[in-house]
Amino acid sequence: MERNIKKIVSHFNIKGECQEFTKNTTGHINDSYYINTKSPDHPGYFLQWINKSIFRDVEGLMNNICAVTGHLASKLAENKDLDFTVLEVIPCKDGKNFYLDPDNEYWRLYTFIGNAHGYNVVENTKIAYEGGKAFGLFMSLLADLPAAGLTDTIPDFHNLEKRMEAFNRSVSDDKVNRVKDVSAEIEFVKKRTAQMLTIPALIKSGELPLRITHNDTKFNNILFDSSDHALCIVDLDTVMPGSILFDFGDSIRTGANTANEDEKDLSKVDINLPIYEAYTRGFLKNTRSALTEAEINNLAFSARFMTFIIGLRFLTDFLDGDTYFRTSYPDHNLVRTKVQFRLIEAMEQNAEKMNAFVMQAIEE
Ligand code: GN1
Ligand code: MG
Repeated sequence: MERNIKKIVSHFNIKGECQEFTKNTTGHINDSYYINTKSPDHPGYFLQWINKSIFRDVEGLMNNICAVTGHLASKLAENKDLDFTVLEVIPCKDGKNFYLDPDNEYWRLYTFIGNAHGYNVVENTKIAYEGGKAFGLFMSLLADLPAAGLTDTIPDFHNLEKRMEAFNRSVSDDKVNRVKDVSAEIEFVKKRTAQMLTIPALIKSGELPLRITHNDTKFNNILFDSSDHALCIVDLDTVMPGSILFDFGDSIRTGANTANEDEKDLSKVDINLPIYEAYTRGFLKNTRSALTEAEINNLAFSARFMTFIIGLRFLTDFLDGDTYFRTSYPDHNLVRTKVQFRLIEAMEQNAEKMNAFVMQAIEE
């Protein structure tokens, strides 16, 4: 699709105008652009096209983001020593918090956070600890934001029962004749389904409480400054009520994997225990006092649970013919699935150690 980025940016209430832009290619869902105004006293902006086939209620989504960023900004203003920052939504000239273009496509703009970087693979335990602290802080600062005001931007996002139903449908439909290529992966799923369904059962019974969670806590959604201090949490599309297990688990899936999410050489995939331990200590620093027994007891397991649910989604999308996640080559979703499932095996082998680290960090 041909897009006139400069024109789109001109609808927002910015300082200066877009002189130059570059595309960022990391996300699997939305499209993102760095906007350079070439103004010496401004770091520029970050423009995003919002994928409305996935986010069905963009207005609700943007209202969520404004509620969350507004709440965080006032908390951070009261607690300057936290040394943390929050995304700033730039409204349109008509006052709306998004721009709807003549093709009915939705756009939003943030202030660009300059001199910051993220990690796909975490390099050392200091970074892991900082990252854990940041996501824990994010959740604890949102604890008093009324959940009733937030919409579910993707209903049943981490509902494994629903994800299993979709997966089973995709297997029986076999739309693009790929079931024959994934018998080992289907077997892998079958073997673990009952154990994984213990989490939705605990959510249903109320033993695992709902809190306001981020729900897409990929480690690269944490921005760090040049001295590797965690600065800001980004990618707020799925901030809504969820279990803390979703947030902890997805960071471990991404941050404590020794390889990338789509590594083709599976021998490189493993759980990095020192990184896991450091992240756990950081995360629990700001959250341990709020956790229930069921949350503590399932925290280590949540890493397997989230890796399972996202592996299952990659596999489902592969069977559907790659309609959800952006892919770069034909079996990209299958490669991603295999990495997730290999990582689960590595975590199964280290389950006791992973649990023991949680218990130690709780006592700290
Ligand atoms: C998607 O687009 P991105 O990278 O922020 C997905 C997450 C998955 C992730 C897997 C809304 O996130 O749930 O964990 O890909 N986001 C949505 O890499 O489905
Ligand atoms: Mg995301």
